[in-house]
Amino acid sequence: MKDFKRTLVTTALPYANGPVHIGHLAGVYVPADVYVRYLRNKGEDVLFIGGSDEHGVPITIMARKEGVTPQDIVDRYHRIIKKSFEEFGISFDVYSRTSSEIHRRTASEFFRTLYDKGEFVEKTSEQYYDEEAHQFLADRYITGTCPHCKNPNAYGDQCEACGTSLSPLDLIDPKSAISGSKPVLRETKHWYLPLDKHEAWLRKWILEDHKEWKANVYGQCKSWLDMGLQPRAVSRDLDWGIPVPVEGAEGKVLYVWFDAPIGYISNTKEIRPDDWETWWKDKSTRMIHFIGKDNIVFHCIVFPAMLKAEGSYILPDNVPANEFLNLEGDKISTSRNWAVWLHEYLADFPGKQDVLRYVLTANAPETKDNDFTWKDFQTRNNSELVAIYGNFINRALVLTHKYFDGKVPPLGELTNYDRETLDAIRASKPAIETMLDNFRFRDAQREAMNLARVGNKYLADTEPWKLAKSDMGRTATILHIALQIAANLAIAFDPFLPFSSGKLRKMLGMKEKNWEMLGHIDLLHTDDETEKPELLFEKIEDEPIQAQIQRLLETKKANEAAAFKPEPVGENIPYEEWEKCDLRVGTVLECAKVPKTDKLLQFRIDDGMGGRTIVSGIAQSYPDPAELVGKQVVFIANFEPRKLRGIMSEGMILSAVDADGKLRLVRPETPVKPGCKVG
Ligand code: B3M
Ligand code: ZN
Repeated sequence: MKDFKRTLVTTALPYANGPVHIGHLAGVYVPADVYVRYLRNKGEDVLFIGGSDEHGVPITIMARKEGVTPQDIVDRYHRIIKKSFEEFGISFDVYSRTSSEIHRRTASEFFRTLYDKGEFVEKTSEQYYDEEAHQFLADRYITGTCPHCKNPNAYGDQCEACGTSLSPLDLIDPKSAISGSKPVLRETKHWYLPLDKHEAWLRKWILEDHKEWKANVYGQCKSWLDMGLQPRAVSRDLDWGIPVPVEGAEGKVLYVWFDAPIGYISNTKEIRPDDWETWWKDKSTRMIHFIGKDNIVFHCIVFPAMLKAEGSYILPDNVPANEFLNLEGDKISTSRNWAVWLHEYLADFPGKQDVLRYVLTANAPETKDNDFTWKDFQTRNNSELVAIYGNFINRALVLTHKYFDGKVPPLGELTNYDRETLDAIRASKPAIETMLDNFRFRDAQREAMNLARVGNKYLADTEPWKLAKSDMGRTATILHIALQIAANLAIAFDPFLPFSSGKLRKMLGMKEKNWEMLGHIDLLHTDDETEKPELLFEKIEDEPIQAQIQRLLETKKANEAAAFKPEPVGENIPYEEWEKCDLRVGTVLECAKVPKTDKLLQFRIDDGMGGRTIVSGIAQSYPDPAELVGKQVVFIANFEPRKLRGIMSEGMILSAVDADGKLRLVRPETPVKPGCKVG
C-alpha cells in the first residue's frame, strides 16, 4: 500500500425519495462504517462523508404525483434517512444534502471550471417537448408502446415488460406523462463530457495501475472500457436541480449524476471549511468510495474523468463496490415494497441494531448477490451472537462475580492449553487486519467470532465452575484468561458491533478501545473491577420471525394482484360457433377427490335430466370437496364424453382463473332449476 497520511471515505448518496432498507445498509453503509471505525480505532486520520442525493427526475415525478414540491419530498426523506443512519450507528462525520447552498455553489463552480477550460462539447439534438406543459420531457416522462414486445406502457428509457432499454425515439405513439398530449420533437442544446477523450488514461489507470480492485469492479470497468466510451450529457432540460451556470442555459440544470458526486466535495467543505482541500487535493490523501454495483461506472469512470478534467483533484484509491442483497430470494424493490425498511426494523426489534449489522455483514454481498432471510437472521442471532459470543461473555463475568467478587483474578501457572489459547488471541490481530485492509468484512467478522468460539470452548473444556470446589488457583487463572479474551472481543468486534462493544467495555471497566490493544493478553489487570453482567444479546423467538415472514407473504400477494393483467382476448368466432356450445346449470350431488391424483375431482351432478358424472381438474383450489355439495355449477353439457383416470366424464365445469392462479367455480347469482340453459 502506498504511503498516505489520511483517508477520505465516501458512501453513495442515497436518493431522498424513499427511506433506506437493509440492501443499502448491507451494500454500502455497514461496510463503510466498519472500515471507518477500524481506521479510527487505529488512530488514523479519517473523514467519513455521507449525504442525500436530492436531485433527479424520480423525485420530481413523486412530487407531481403527490401534488407537493420536490423540496417537500427531499425534506421528508432526508430527515428519515439521516435518522436511520444515526440509529444504526453509521458514524458519519457529516451527513448533508445536495439541495444545500454550499453544494449548489460547489457544483456550479465545478461545471464552470470545466466549461471555461473547454472540457465539454456542446451538442444540439432533437428531444421530445410537451407543448401543453411547455417543457422538455425527461425519458421517464414519456410513455408509449414498446417496439419489441408491444407493451403499451413502456417508458422512454426502458420497457419494464420485456426489460429492453429504450430511447424515447424508439417508442411507438409516445405520450407525455405530464399532460397526456403527444410530444413533439424540438431542438435543444446540451453539454457533454467527452469520455472518449479520457479513455486512454482511464484504461491505464484502472486496468494496469489498479489490478488490486475487487474482481467485480475491475471486470465491470473493463467491459465498459472495451465497449468504447461515448460522450455523456451532463445537463438536462428540467426545473429541479442546479441551474447550468452558462448564459442562455435557462431551463437547464446539471444532470443529477454530474452534481451528486460533487456532493462528496461540498459535504467535506461543510465540515472542514478550512482544510477541505487537503482532503481532496493532497497526494497523501487516500480516497475510498463505498458504493453498490449499479454505481460503478459513475465512480470509476465518469467522476474520475470529471476530477481529472478539473485538474487539481486526487482520484479514488479504491472503490470496493458490493453486489446486491436480495430479500427471501427476490430482488429488493421499493416500488413493490419488497424490503425491510430500517425504521420499521427498529420498531419491531428495538435496540437490536447490532444484530442486523452482524447478519448483514455475515451475508454481505461482497463477491456475488446474496440473500437475506428472516430464518437466517434468527439462526445467526440465536446460535452465534447468543450461543457463542454472548454465552461466553456471560459465563466469564458471572463466574468472576461468583468466585472473585467481580474482580479480575490473578494469573497463575499456565498449562499447554492455556498457552495455545493465548496464542490464538495473539494471532487474531494480523488475521483480522489483513481482511479489513482488503475490504473482506465478512471474513474479518467471522474471524472475530472465531475468537469468541475459542473463548467459549476454553471455558467449556476447562469447566472452572467444577474446579472452583477444589482448586481456586486454577479457577483464577482460567477466568483471568477468559476475561482477557473478553477484552479482546470488545476490541475486535467494535467496528462491527459498536453498541454491544460499548456495553461490554463498560462491564469490563475498559476505558480505551485502541485497535493496537488487540492481541494483547494484559488488557485487564488483576483486581480490576468488573460490573455485574447484563446479557449482550437475547434469544429471538419464532413468533416475531413468523410475523415478518407473514408480512412479506402478504406483500407478495398484494403485488401479484396489483400486477395482474388479463390475458389477451382470443380470435373472434362467428355466432354459429358459439351456438354450438350448450351450457347448463347443475347442482352438485356428490364431490370427491379422484384417488391417487392431485388435481382431479369427481362430481355427480343433478342436471335435471337424470344426472351425470363430470371429472374436473380443480382439486388444488378446493381442498375440501365436500363443501361443494349442494352448490350450483355451470357446465358444457354437449362436451364430448371422455375417460379420465378410468372415469367417463360427461361435460366440462366452468371456472374462472384468479390472479393468483386459483380456480373459482362459475355459478348463477341465485339458484336456478338444474338443467337450465346458460347463454
Ligand atoms: N443516488 C444512486 C443510488 O442511490 C445515486 C448515488 C449517487 S452517489 C454520488 O443508487
Ligand atoms: Zn417491451
